[in-house]
This record gives sequence, C-alpha cells and structure tokens, in this order.
Amino acid sequence: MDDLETVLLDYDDDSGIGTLTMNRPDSLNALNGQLSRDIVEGLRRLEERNEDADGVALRAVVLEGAGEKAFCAGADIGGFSSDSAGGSSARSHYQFIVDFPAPVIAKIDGYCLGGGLETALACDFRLASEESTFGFPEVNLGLLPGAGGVQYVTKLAGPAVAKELAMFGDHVPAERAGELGIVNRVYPGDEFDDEVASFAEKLAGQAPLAVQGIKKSARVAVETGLEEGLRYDREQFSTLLNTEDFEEGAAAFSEKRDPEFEGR
Ligand code: CO8
Repeated sequence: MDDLETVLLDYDDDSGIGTLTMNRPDSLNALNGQLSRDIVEGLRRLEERNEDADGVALRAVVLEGAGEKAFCAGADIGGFSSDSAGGSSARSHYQFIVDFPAPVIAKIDGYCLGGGLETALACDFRLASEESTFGFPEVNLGLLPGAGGVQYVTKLAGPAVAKELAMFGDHVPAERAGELGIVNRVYPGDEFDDEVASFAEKLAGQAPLAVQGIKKSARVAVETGLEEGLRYDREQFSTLLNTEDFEEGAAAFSEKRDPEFEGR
C-alpha cells in the first residue's frame, strides 16, 4: 500500500478508517500532477478494502497534509503545466473525492490555500486546528480558483463571501472560516488529533449504506432541483428499508443496545 511517491496510506481494520497523507512537506504539500494522481490511486486502494469484505469495510477516510505547517498550500506554482494542478490530469482528484462513496474528512492543520482549499471543499467535512488559515491567493497570480472554489464557497457561505475571498486573496483564520460555514469544526491545537479521531470514529460507526446515501443526497441537492432530490431520497429510503443494517438498527433500538452495522 505504501509505494506511492507523494502520499502515505494507512488503514485501520478495527474502525474501517483509511488515512491518506499528502506528503510533499518541503513545498507545503503543493499539488502537482503526481500528487493529484497519487491521491486518486490512494483512494482507489483504500476502496479495494471493500472487495473481499462481507459488507462495507472502508467506512471513512481522513485526508491530511504531512509536516507541521500545511494541509496544502495550493497548486505547485513552480510547475504549472498541462501535468500540474492547473492542467486537465489534475482535475480528477477533486472530482474523485466528490464521487468517492465513503465520506472523506479534510483534517486541516496549517495553511489551506488555493487548490488545497478546493481539495478540502471537495471533501465531505472540514475539521481545522485553531492555527489554520484559509484563502484563495490565485488572484495574486492573475488567476481564479480553477477547481470550483468560488462555486463551493458561494453555495456554503454566499456569493459575497466567495467574492471577498477570491478577489482579495487574503488569508482568513480558522475561527472566521468556521463562522462563515466553510469549516465544520475548529479545535484547539492540543485537542486537534483526538477530536478528529473521535469525529472519524463516530462517523465510521454509522450505518455505512445510509451514510453513502446521505452523501449522494446532499450532492443531488446541490446539483439538481428539489423534485429530483426528493425522488432520489424516496428511492434511497426504500432501498435502505431492505438492508440488514436497517434490521440491525431496529433490533438494537428494541433491545436497548448500540447497533453494529456491517454495510449489508
Ligand atoms: N507551490 C510551490 N511551492 C510552494 C507553494 C506552492 N503553492 N507554497 C509554498 N511553497 C514552498 C516555498 O516555495 C518554500 O520552498 P523553499 O523552502 O524551497 O523556498 C516552502 O514551500 C515553504 O514556504 P515558505 O518559505 O513560503 O513558507 P512561509 O511560511 O513563509 O509562507 C505561504 C507560507 C504563505 C503558504 C507561502 O508559501 C505562499 O504564499 N505560498 C503560495 C500559496 C499560493 O499562492 N497558493 C495558490 C497557488 S495557485 C492554485 O492553487 C490554483 C489551483 C487551481 C487548480 C485548478 C485545477 C484545474
């Protein structure tokens, strides 16, 4: 699992939590084509855990940055080309995260800028340490956030916030990003690892087929109209009623115990 050039992979059998670490700390985990491809390949390998499993083995993924300073400082400015995070090959990791069935948690400790922020925005949750900062500095290079940053922030926090971030290029502290709804949770640095671990563990213990359905439902809500969204939810609800997980959830409720979901 460990032969990828720019990411580190880990998987915990007990919890079903995969960890993918962007590993270019000397450049603050700046995104180049290789890193983008390795993120996709790393997620694919984690998903392979489901192949021989009786149910859903991979319950959640934590995406983080190596080193002390950054989640990711954006596209590798030295290497903009058709193979860099500004080019077509690199678009895939953003969309791959959005399409990925298991929920992905961005664990942000430090700089989260440009394409790094867009990577975090493609994730399902953003958990940040108090010391983290967020921003779209692309405008300082004569660019705009090319992987959907303005789109995502407009949907999360409204167009005025998105335009202020992208037009001024300033860094916003984690607390402000939390107030704006760009970040789900902000934790003090000394509690950060433990808080993210317990968030991920709680998520990993939830009924995995229901979690997958909810991830998709939220996407349908953002990308389509209400009618299509309601249709998706009704169909998904009927499907989930016929799962062993629902039987287990109902039985656990009657027996006054915690459910143990398998993703079947
Ligand atoms: N690319 C390449 N190298 C970088 C990057 C980067 N984005 N960011 C930092 N580094 C390198 C620095 O060059 C430095 O290397 P060295 O030690 O060899 O000089 C090392 O990382 C450490 O950085 P600093 O010494 O600058 O550290 P500071 O703490 O002083 O500053 C900052 C940290 C504020 C993060 C600063 O490094 C900075 O401003 N970096 C650039 C941030 C930036 O502009 N990011 C946006 C890039 S554009 C983008 O992301 C577009 C995405 C579009 C995707 C579209 C897909 C289709």
